Amino acid sequence: MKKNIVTVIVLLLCISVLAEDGYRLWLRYDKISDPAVLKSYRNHIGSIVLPGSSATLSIARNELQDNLRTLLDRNIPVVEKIKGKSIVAGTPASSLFVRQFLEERNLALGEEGYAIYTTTAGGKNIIVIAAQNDIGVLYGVYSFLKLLQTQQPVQALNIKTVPSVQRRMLNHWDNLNRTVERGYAGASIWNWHTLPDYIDKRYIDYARANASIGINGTVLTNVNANAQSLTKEYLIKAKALADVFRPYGIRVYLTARFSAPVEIGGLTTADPLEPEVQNWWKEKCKEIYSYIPDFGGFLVKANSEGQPGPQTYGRSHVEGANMFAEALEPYAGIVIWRAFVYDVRVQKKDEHFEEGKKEAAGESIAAADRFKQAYAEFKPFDGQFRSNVLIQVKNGPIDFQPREPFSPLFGATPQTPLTMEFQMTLEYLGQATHLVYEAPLFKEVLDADTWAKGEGSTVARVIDGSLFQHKISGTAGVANIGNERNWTGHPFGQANWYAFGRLAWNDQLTSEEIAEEWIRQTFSNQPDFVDAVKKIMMASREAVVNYMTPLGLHHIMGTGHHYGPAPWVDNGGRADWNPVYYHRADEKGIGFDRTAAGSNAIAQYYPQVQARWKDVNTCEEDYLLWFHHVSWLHPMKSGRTLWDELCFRYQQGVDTVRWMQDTWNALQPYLDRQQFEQVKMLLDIQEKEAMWWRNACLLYFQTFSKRPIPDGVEKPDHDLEYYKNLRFPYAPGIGGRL
Ligand code: GCW
Repeated sequence: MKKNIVTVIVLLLCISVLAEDGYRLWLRYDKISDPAVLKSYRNHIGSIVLPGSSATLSIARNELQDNLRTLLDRNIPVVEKIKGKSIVAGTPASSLFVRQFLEERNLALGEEGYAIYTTTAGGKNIIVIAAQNDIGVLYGVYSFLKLLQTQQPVQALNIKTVPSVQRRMLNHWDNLNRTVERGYAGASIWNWHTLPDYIDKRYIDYARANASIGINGTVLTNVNANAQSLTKEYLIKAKALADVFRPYGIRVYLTARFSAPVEIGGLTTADPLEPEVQNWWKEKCKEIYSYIPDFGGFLVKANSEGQPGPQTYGRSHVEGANMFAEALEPYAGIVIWRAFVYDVRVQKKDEHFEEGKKEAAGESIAAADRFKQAYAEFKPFDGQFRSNVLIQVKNGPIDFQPREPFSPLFGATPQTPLTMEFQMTLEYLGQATHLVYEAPLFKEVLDADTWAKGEGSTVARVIDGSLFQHKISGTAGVANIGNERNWTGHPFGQANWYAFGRLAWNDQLTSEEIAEEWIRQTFSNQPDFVDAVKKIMMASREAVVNYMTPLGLHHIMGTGHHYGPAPWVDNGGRADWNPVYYHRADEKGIGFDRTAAGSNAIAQYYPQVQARWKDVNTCEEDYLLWFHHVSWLHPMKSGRTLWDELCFRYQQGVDTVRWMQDTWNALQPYLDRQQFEQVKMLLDIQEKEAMWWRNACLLYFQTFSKRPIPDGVEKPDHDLEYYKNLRFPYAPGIGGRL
């Protein structure tokens, strides 16, 4: 009887380990499947020497030992004395050997970098993981484990790496009631109700996952902020999370609601020039730092989409941001002020501005084109922000579309450090049901040349601070994480979290390299499998561009929830909430003229960038309708007319998804059933929705082009009215906006 129970328990344990439900992310550490590789690792790794009692070093030691045990299927002892085949890990302070190793080589590892080398000690071969600080050791340990997971040779290692960007942050758009704005992976992972006393294991696993890719900051709360998160009750909850994250090198940040002094402080104003307001924030910072001594700072969305801000009180972004900066400065905290602002010009609140500041704020010209607003409002303030202010800029000028030109603000503010804001939660790219690997999108932006200081002035160099020699740098990704078992809803959503972190650490990596690392760790090292999945991932971003917004179309998604196509919508509360505002289709053609003859937004770029896009005949076709209103009969590079090309691109998007389906279906033998089925079902949804996009958009645009859908493009199976009448009142991700 007893024996039977034991057998059942063992079986259950096996099943729970075997079923790949995605919870383990890329940190699986299963036994190395290739016997030759396993043997070689066992020959090179005999013991662990990782002295030190700090929380971070203890985690590093446990991670190394626990995961080597499963990877190598044998116990690797932690010992004190270095022997042949030891892995020696530490800092100059924790290990004499590491100190000598670093002194001899003079490696510049900075605060967080690390080195992994094979070397000898007293004639014995050893592997050393060295860093200046404990966190670098932990990063090095994860990196070393990754080498094994991805079955790389470890006989001759000489890796040295330092992060590209200092503040590598996730931005959670999570509300205190656990809804997540634009969240498609369940409820918020922060259970505010049971904090601070209950520490969900997920918080620790979250910290591990982030540390394994070098993410070192997290903004816990939504930029559409709730002042409650700054009350004592909630600060104590945030402190509990900060305590969990600290040993993993992750700092906590919070969003600050501009009107908090009124809402929770009992003041009658939040005017940033009022001494009592300034004092309130100073006291608030003092309180926060008493709970969280390494608090990162505030992220602020001000005067955008109904959020209060300095302009509410007739003050400028500079006056608002600098007030926070002053309050945070004594504690070395920073203010991250978002440039995603587009209210004030449109609502013509500029009467609040003093004379002389009007122009600085962008004047009403920006009302003609939302594209221009962030630049128009922020460029004139360059040089006026305090030194602990970062301006956070979305990658494109509008809003996380499948493809946008890079924001013209990058390169435009030599005296102001800018943070990148990418969005991993795929609000406009199929949310959590479409497989879209975003690294190619991230890279396209990072590699774009702004020409701010001549050729080679890439966006990456603006962000990492090297172009203008800034002292602080940062990058942020809007998190796609929720409490779903697999964290991100779509299993491939994990790849976007992973890619964001990897690129924040090293912006020189290619999308392919990152995909390959992720696939090998998440699924399998089988070369055919790795190759096929990599092809799917690499094709996926262009696919979504084609079946949603080809040739530079943008923002034609359903209003509010942004789910599905709705290019016909023209009744949104404001002009720039309407798809018709963005595509401007009429009898003559389609697209937004942003040249000198139109809104002239293109003038916000340096001349060499303008040259890429300003002429309708030479403009890169990927960006054509971003910058030009183009005749339906315009000849395209393919020799087709614009109308025919549009039809073909939509079809191509659908075809690519079908190819992704076929490729995935052939991979069944490599996958466990659950993993295989999950992605298969999601790809089926993606195909259905790609057809929906194609059909709805072509039928609608056809009412203007008045031309037939060409041969080779499938004909829609419903009429336009059918698509127009579809309603999705409970589409996910808008909870926080209700
Ligand atoms: O993309 C839009 C989203 C809003 C979001 C806003 C922003 C947090 O639709 O939900 O609000 O951007 O970035 O502030």
